[in-house]
Amino acid sequence: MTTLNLAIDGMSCGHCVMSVQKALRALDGVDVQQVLIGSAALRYDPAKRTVDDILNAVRDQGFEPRAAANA
Ligand SMILES: [Cu+2]
Repeated sequence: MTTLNLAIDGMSCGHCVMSVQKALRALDGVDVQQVLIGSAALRYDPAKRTVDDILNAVRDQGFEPRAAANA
């Protein structure tokens, strides 16, 4: 499993946190560790998931994620 930290623009409340959590948990091969307003920490299996898969799942919820440097 590879650690990935995301910075996420556009999150403003607990509902946003729930949306991001739900979207990430729905991805097979992703282990969500923590979601806060503006960030998420997770681990993923590179054999099953790409970073783009993960970013797109967050984008689909209407937020703007980017991989944080040196996760
Ligand atoms: Cu919100």
